Amino acid sequence: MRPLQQVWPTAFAARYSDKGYWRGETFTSFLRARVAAMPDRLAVIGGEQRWSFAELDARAERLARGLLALGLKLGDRVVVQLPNIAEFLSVVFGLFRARLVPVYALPAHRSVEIVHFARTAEARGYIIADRHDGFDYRALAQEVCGEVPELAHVVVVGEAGPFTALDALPDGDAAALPEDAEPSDVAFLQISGGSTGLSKLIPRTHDDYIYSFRASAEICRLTPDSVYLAALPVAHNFPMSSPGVFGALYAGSRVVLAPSPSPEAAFPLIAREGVTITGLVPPLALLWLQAAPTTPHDLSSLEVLQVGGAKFLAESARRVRPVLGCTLQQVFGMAEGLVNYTRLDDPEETIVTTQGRPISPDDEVLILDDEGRPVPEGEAGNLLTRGPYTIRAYHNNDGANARAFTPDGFYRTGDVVKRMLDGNLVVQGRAGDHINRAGEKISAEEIEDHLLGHPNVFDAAVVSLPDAFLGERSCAFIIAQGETPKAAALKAWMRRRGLADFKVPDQIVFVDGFETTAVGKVSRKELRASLRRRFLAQAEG
Ligand code: OOB
Repeated sequence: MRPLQQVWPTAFAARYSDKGYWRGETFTSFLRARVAAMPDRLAVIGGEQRWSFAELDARAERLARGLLALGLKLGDRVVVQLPNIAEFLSVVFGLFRARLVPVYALPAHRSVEIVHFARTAEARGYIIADRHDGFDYRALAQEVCGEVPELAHVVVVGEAGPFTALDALPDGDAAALPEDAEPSDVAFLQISGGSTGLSKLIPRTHDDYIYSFRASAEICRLTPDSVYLAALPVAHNFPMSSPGVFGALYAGSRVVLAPSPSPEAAFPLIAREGVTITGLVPPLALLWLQAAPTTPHDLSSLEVLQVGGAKFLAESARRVRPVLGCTLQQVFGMAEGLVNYTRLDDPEETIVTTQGRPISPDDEVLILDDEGRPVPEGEAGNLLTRGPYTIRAYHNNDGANARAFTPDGFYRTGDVVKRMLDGNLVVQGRAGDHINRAGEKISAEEIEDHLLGHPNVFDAAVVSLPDAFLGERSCAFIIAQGETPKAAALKAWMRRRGLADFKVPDQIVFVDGFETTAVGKVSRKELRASLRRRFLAQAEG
């Protein structure tokens, strides 16, 4: 098995510790500290479950023992694909306790993605819910296990079918539990937004990740009286750690898990549980703004609405305070590390028009032109970053590491930003070819590869088009061969291949050919850009 690591050069690591960013805590040690301080305080609410800190901890410990008794071994990686249910938290804290390593998958992922994560991480376990949102994850697990036989243990929250039920794990021995991890150990693998090709795996350490959510909780002023609603899928970095469920538990706040981020599901929870803060992607924020004026539910407990994952336009941002009566916080972050926030006491104009500034005084931010020179202050350029919670390498991917990191350890984010005089960043767009569909990142290349697998597709180019609701939608330009397939049939074929639904192109346009330049050759990047230009010009004309 490839070892898991995330290493900062010694001088950097020493500085991050000396400055008190890295404090030697682990997931297990911080949860134990909360249990010691406030055992009976309500910590997690999800569905019918209401757990105190002590109960969350007891459940985590029982799961840790059970998972080891099942046959998982220290250091094994376990793909976790759970919806927003209380068990998400008992499972991940249980994995940390057993020194097993979660690999976070989203509920929307299907066999193509899960097989890729399981193989790249060399996973031996897979934890799912029985069903969610009309989808049976046990059928998915059967398919995935057929392709990845190393995935020896499938554990199911609910009805297990042919697998092991979480509630029926063997009664393991407490003495079998290992010593706690080192704070510099990799705690889990997070999934990249995937700018080119398939998603990459992001190893995050206890030290670096805990710093990011502890500092985020401070920026968001969480206290034991705060109530955080996880509305977005909790395995995503934003609701997980910005400040997310972990930041909330760290601060002794209460976490409420919403089964869906829709106003219908979330508004009654806000009213019932007195939610004070939550985070959304822009299209959902628009839905909430639309639904709030006529809702019968009392939303007055909401103090902060965070919006991030994709650009929130100023005209929409401006409506948050008047309509919802709370403070907007823009969040511009990435699973690789760097997270920027507007601060709660920033002037309204800053909150509305910028995507905020970094968490840490030691987040180094460079804004460079395409030749790698710093752009003049206030002008747009490529964002590179390095800091106490930004990774230096992906797991098991030398090619991506060579492309994504500079020799001196800066991560090339692929985002084009400008920095205002007060230090706040404004996101202008992306340098790379990915589609940010309502916060879900789609690699054009990955989708083109799939399309080329269809017998009637000769060539394909996938681009983003502006979309009033999603921000961006995906459009595939296709040159057919033989019989031109129907767009709907092609989409159904992609779903059957086991691709997450959000990756299936929103629009398919058949074309006779792709233009080539005088040299006869055109880069994929230029091709996508010219197809997008021509299409938009036609649509306007
Ligand atoms: C978050 O993380 P990822 O890894 O799914 O995606 C990161 C990318 C960024 O590089 C940027 O292109 C885009 O998503 N993005 C934004 C944005 N927030 C993220 N683009 C414009 N405006 C924003 N506010 O999406 C993520 C991770 C932690 C916290 C928040 C978001």
